[in-house]
Amino acid sequence: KDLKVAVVGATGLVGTKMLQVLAERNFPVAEIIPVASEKSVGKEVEFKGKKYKVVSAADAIAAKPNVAIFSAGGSTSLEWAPKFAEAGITVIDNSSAWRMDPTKALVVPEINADILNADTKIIANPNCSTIQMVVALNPLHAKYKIKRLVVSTYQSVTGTGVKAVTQLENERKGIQGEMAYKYPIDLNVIPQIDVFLENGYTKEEMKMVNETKKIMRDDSIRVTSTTVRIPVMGGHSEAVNVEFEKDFDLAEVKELLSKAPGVVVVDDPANAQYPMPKDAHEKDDVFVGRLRRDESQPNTLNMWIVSDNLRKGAATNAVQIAEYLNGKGLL
Ligand code: 2RA
Repeated sequence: KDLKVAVVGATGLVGTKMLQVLAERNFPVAEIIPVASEKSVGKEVEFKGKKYKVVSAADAIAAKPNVAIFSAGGSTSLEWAPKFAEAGITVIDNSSAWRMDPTKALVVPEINADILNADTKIIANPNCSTIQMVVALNPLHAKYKIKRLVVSTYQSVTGTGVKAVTQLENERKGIQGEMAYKYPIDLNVIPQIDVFLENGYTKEEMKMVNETKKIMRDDSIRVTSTTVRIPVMGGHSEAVNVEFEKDFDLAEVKELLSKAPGVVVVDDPANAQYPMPKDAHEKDDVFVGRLRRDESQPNTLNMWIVSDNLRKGAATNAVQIAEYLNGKGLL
């Protein structure tokens, strides 16, 4: 049956991408109910050639959508996700608000959609840098069991939002405009994403540590991460060093990855073939390359993982969760 879909945060970078992905994947939409902050109420968004007026969150609940996909920040999710859920509306939330709540599902469909059922009313979409990493690691974990992960990220400014994209574009034109970051981002890198915690890590780094264990349902996996903002648009890149419990065969690793859902292997160094944000941009896959044994210690592999953080990192993963729920007749 065609569904009423509320998109909360419909005018933001991810919200706009969600509308694009819902259309691209022909999700069975009867009606879009776009929700944005009070200042945006009355604006219009377009979906499949039809215009829809932005409404308030309260009006959206009254319209009784089957599902509400949120990308409106943590405080809006904390306030409104429970109200939508109480009204019987399934919420898929892209903020970090509910991810580590033990009573809430944190889902990457390729890995743990099986935890979803009719009672799951608030579903958290993991952080973009976590999603692309676990999609690539999942087939290898099943075979060789991950012991420890060391990850360094190279994250697109689109992860911050429109203001950061504008700052980069302005800097490249030599225009001094509004700053999304404390420092210039063009011709620079900033080794801070989100705020610092007591342990010297940032929230972004701890998201990768904690969310990975929850999604893969294995608290024994040890993770350490360094997350860095770079002046790039197309997607996030990650250098991952993974130590397994068991030894592996490199050809078998490539075979497992090539067959894994949502993964594309681009790995031909002799012909300078490897994943890059410019090639991942606007695609839903997770691209993996630079596969090579870490010769400094046994059972350890180096990987390079690239994906469009607005798509599989956010909008596409959320829509895939909605597709899974709909396929099970749960919406
Ligand atoms: C970032 N992953 O890139 C965070 C939130 N999208 O800023």
